[in-house]
Amino acid sequence: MTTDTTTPELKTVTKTKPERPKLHKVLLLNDDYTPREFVVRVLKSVFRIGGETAYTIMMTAHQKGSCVVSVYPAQIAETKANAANAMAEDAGQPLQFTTEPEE
Ligand code: TYC
Repeated sequence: MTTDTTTPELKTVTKTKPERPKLHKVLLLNDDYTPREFVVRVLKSVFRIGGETAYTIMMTAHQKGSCVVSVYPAQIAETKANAANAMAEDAGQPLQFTTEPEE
């Protein structure tokens, strides 16, 4: 019987995990003109937020200058912000939503 003295072959297995989708925040910006009720209506219809939460988000933006509405995969955040901005523009309101990458 012979003893195998060769080193067993070492294989490097590189597993690439799928990247997590990048998340973006949608921000609501305050302005001096858009009626509060209109802001709440946009939040409820575009972001599917309940009335009380929508009111709280609106008041936070009103008092602090801006408020994070929600966080979504980048593409969805973009689509939601565009839909909300379009609703404001159609109504002749200066209301604005922006997106930014989450830290
Ligand atoms: N500041 C507006 C007003 O006093 C209301 C408002 C709130 C507008 C939040 C935009 O993101 C906003 N009529």
